[in-house]
Order: sequence, then structure tokens, then C-alpha cells
Amino acid sequence: MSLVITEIKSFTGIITLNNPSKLNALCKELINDLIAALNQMKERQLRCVILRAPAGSKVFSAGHDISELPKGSRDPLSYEDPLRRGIRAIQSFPTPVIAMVEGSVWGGAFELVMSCDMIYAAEGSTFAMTPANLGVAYDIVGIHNLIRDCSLHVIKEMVFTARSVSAERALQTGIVNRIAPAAELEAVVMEIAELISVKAPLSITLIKEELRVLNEANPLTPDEFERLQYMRRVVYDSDDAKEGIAAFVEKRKPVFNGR
Ligand code: LCV
Repeated sequence: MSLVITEIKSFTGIITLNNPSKLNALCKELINDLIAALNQMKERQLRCVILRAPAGSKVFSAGHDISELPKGSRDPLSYEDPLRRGIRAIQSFPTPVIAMVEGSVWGGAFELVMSCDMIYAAEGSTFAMTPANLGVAYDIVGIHNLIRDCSLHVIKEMVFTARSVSAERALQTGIVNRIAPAAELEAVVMEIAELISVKAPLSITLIKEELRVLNEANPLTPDEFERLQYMRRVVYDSDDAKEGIAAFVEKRKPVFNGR
């Protein structure tokens, strides 16, 4: 059974994350189903895709499936890992992908919604960026996906404290386009999707790709890249990386010693 539900309404595709027992944690299987759904919708030449959780969800997605994180000594977010593949599938989708958020968004799921073209959130939803909770060596591409769309100070506060921000705060800081009461959110997003679906799709596809390429343009020298990769290796080889995951599994607070 697929871990996503797909639906098509006219020119709009709707992908609903559907793994409630694991709070829509982004396990490999769910990401593969998400990518398969996007590929089907690309073949149907749909003009807009909405990514959502079931109505009434308290948790939109609990983020990367922690049980699938390597237990140290391996890059947890390398190029072909599921989260990286899922995010590239959204960013390279030829027409707009809209995140319709209800509930709490955690870690890699925050990067996933940030990789969408627009974000519309229900009042009461929250967003958290959690590598510092787990001792995770988040990767350069993932961090780059966060810093382009809202103030660096806000992203630093989110990462350094791992504390959730409210939908209202996310609206003020440009993380989300708009918030609405949960009961009205679907109508708000469907209206946007319908507006998009009658516009010129070729222009939209071109400008979405121009914006992606320009937004990702960042002069990073090979030496700088290698230096950051070395710093990441120190983190993912660390005792703290193991402690973060162990603490989550053992349902206790982690004790990080900085080595
Ligand atoms: C696997 C889970 C998860 C989960 N994976 O329900 O950004 S990074 O670097 O951190 C990146 C690597 C990343 O995305 O890491 C994951 C970040 N996610 C989080 O930190 C959220 C972790 N989850 C929670 O804080 C709670 O589960 C929330 C607040 C989401 C919901 O709390 P609630 O009390 O409603 P439980 O905690 O009881 O979770 C229900 C079941 O889902 C599992 C969790 O282990 C529990 O399983 P058991 O019933 O078998 O004990 N679960 C939750 N999140 N990300 N499994």
C-alpha cells in the first residue's frame, strides 16, 4: 500500500502523506512513493501539485525517519539519500508544487516544505529545524535550501534552539505565503491552484526553472566545499551523533559532550 494518496482535480494533482502510524516520518518508502506520484503527475502534465497531510493532522510530518539515520560514521544526508532525492524531485517538478501545511513540521520535513514553491499553513501549525536535537551533520545543500527564503537570523534561531516557530511567526518572516483557519485552508490553496492552472504552463515552467537556477547560484570554491565536508565528517563521526539518536530511541534527553 502506498504511503501517499494521490488525487487529480482538473489540472491539479494532490499528494497526501499517508503514514499516520509513523507521523508521516520521511522514510525511504514514503519518499519513493512521493517521487512516483510526482512522476505520474508530470506525465499527466498537471499544472500544479499540492502536497498535504490528511485534514486534521496534528503532525504534518515528523521529519526524517530517525530509525533510518546511520548510527554514526556515515554521511546521513548524501546526494542519493531519500530526503535529498525527494527534495530534488519537488524542486525540478516542471510546474508549481504548493505545500499545504496543517500540524507540526519537523527537521527534514521543514526543508521539504521549504523546497516547495509556495507554503500555505493552517493557523496553529508549527515549523521546527532539529539537527541540533539529534547531533546531525546537516548537509550544505539542505542548509542552502533554508537560507534563501527567509531571514538568516530566523533560520539561525530555529537551528540553534531547535524550537518550533508558529505559523504567525512563519508568515511574518516570509517562510509561509499565507495562513488561514484550518477549515478554510483547502479552499484557499485550491483557489491558488486553479489560478495557476489557467495560466501559460510553458512560461511558468521556464520561470520556475530560472528562479531555481538563479536562487541556487552560489560561488562556493571547491576548497571551501571540501572544508565544509570535512567539518561534517567530524560531526557524523562524533559520539554526539550516536548519542542524539540513542536518546530519541530510549525516550530520554540527550547529553551532548561536543565530541
Ligand atoms: C521515526 C518517529 C519520528 C521520526 N522518525 O508522538 O533535521 S534533522 O537533522 O533533525 C533530520 C535528520 C530530521 O528530520 O530528523 C527528524 C526530526 N524530527 C523530530 O525531531 C521529531 C521527532 N518526533 C517528535 O518529537 C514527536 O514524535 C512528535 C512531537 C512529532 C509527536 O509527539 P507524540 O507524542 O504525538 P510520539 O513521540 O509518541 O511518536 C509516535 C511514534 O512515532 C515515532 C515515535 O518514536 C513513536 O514511536 P513508538 O510509538 O514506536 O514509540 N516517531 C516520531 N517521530 N522522526 N519515528
